[in-house]
Amino acid sequence: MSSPTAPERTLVLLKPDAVARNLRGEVLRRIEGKGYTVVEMVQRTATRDELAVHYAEHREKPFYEGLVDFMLSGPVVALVVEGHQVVQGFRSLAGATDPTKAAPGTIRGDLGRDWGNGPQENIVHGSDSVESAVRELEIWFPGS
Ligand code: D4T
Repeated sequence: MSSPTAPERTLVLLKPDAVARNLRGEVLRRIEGKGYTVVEMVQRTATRDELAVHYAEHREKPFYEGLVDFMLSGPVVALVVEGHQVVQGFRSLAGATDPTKAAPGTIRGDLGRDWGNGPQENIVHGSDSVESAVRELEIWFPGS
């Protein structure tokens, strides 16, 4: 018999494309419909400094500058989402990074597409591990 696990928290960002296209409600519906709990939510425009920390692993990648400019192009909605195995579970809900290739039924597969700028406009971000979630939640919700 498996032992009980503690609930996790993950960072979800509704990226500027999701906000501009009025998809907040649709994405929230999928998160809440899955059974996860939104425990914090704020809409604001990111700063270049916090994106540099958030995307530190990508700083040397060719898509980095375009990604940061896109993330600064309008407000994002930052969410703290809670539930058992929510880090992995939200990644499944979100689907593959490239919305062209993301499976139908996923957030990116159903709501995203290529608008001529590659995969950056992919609706949502979700932390990719429990360790990343702790690090990213401190950037977006310091001290929470
Ligand atoms: P995020 O971090 O936004 O949840 O996306 P993923 O975890 O699915 O993907 P990632 O870290 O590899 O990429 C971060 C971010 O960069 C954009 N991107 C990615 C891009 O514009 N061009 C690329 O070639 C790649 C790989 C999309 C998501």
